[in-house]
Amino acid sequence: MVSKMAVLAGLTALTAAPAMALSWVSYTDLYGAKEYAVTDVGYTWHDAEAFAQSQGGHLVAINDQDENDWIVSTFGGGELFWIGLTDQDLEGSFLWTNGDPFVYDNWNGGEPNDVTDEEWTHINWGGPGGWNDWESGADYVNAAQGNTSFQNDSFPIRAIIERQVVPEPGTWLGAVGVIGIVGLAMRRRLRS
Ligand SMILES: [Ca+2]
Ligand SMILES: [Ca+2]
Ligand SMILES: [Ca+2]
Repeated sequence: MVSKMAVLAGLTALTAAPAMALSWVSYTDLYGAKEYAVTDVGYTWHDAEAFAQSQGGHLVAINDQDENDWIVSTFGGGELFWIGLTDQDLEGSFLWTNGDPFVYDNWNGGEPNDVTDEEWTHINWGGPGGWNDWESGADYVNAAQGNTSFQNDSFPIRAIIERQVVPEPGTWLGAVGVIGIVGLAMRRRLRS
């Protein structure tokens, strides 16, 4: 018979999160409890968003001045980071990749200027917390806006990821274990 410890060990192996290099920081934004991390390596904007989704989130959506200030104080104001804002589908119509409404902006002076078909946004341009629309990298051809080639060099920079807080796998595992122990105890009581 398979022991309960063996079953629990198997469950742990199945549900344990993969080793993660990112360190997540908690913050409650306009829409609830979130956690944030900065990538450890640079990406083009699309690769950064794909990586963010692989971590259960999206590139950060900055919803008010408090969140913008918190990001600068937490991750620093001297390095350019991708954020999840783009007008790649319709020039001048900016959308967050996570679907949040676009109700706040902190463009640096003169931005967004779309100077070289810029459709992707980073923070800390021209000073801590300022936003700029920028190129994403040579791996992307924006057919939605009629481009047939991308004329700019690649600019891989680090990115900030935001995701909903979800229960740790260990919490669920603990709950499964408690239910199992309670079930065993009840069966013993019924037998006695
Ligand atoms: Ca947010
Ligand atoms: Ca643009
Ligand atoms: Ca710009």
